[in-house]
Amino acid sequence: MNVKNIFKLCVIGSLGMATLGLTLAFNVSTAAAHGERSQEPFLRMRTAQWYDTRWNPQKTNINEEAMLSGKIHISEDWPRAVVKPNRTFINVGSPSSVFTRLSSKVNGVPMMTSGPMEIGGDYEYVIKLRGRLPGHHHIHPMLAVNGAGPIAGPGGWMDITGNYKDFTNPIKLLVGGTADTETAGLAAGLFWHVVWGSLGFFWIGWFMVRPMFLIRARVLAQEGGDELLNDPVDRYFAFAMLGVVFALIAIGFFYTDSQYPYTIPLQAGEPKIKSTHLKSDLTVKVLAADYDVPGRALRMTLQVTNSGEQPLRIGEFTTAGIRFLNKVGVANNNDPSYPAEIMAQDGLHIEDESPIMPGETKEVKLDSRDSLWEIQRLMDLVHDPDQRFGGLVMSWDETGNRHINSIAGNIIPVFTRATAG
Ligand SMILES: [Cu+2]
Repeated sequence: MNVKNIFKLCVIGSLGMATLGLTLAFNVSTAAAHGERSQEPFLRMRTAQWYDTRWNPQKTNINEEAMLSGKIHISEDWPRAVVKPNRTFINVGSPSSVFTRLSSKVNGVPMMTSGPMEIGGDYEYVIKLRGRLPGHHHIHPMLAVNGAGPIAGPGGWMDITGNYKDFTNPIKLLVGGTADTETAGLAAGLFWHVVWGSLGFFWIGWFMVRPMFLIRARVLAQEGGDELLNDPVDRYFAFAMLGVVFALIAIGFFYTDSQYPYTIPLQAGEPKIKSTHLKSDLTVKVLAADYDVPGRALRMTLQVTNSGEQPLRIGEFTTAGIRFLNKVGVANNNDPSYPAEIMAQDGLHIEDESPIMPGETKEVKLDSRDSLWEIQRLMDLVHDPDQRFGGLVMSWDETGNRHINSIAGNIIPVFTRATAG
């Protein structure tokens, strides 16, 4: 390498360092999302349909408990491209382990292992958390589906205050006493890493000096090269190493066994959770739907039948954790703690606002119109090979009872503004 090349490399190197430095200096704001918007719309709209999500409380101290709860409806229109929810796990999507999970219950049943969920079923989950890492965190409920991956629910902000140094996570042991899972076994873990790491490096080091890899490879490439390298000392060394490794494993095993005579294996059973089903006096059929690209609106024509005894008014359309409400929805289902960035308070429009009378069947034109379609990248559904949408339609009767219908249907994109005609 000549001087000119070295100089060139130095220039490139310092430019790189400067860029990195500038990036670090000017780009210290933390990422505000987890890429939930980049999940395909069919995955967000037609798999787990999240509603009534609550982040409670929104401010927690280190070591204090918080709760993430809500409901999911497993869409009847589960997409063909997504593995069926035969093995699912309810989880929390967060930027690293900012909380520890104390328990999760689905329909009242502890769900510490994965289990099946029924298509068309409804589940209520309650996840108990304990504040661990201070900060302002975006927290999602998440349904992990074996073969399909995690399906993120709506994200809300939760703050954890205090100092990480004060964090403890004591658990009661079945043999009496407590252990702090934050530090339990840490020394043993580090010890074994050091032991096996050093043995590994020693093994590589031995062959590095007798002779070096490249020389070895060249000798081996020659005819009879392996005989040339066949040194009996290497063989003795290898057997000695094998003896040391087996001895270490045996000592480790018997020592640990004497220290902890009572252990139970990690549990791997399957919770059989009974689903509930959505209750509604309304039957809703999607007659037609289109997505108006310039107007950022999902326009649905629904055929609704009220089989109940009270007039019903539609007040909310929820999909992918994003809520579109009208006056009825705001009056009946306004949760002020729901993240404003995924709620369109005036995002739902009905052409004929009169209630659906008992026994009546009528056509309803429902528009959910808001820039959220674009911001949340749900309009990407016009590029899907499976152009269908899904969501929950909520309506209320006069006594304030909520009726929920899960709907799904084909959608036709409308790319240009309609001209008169
Ligand atoms: Cu997020």
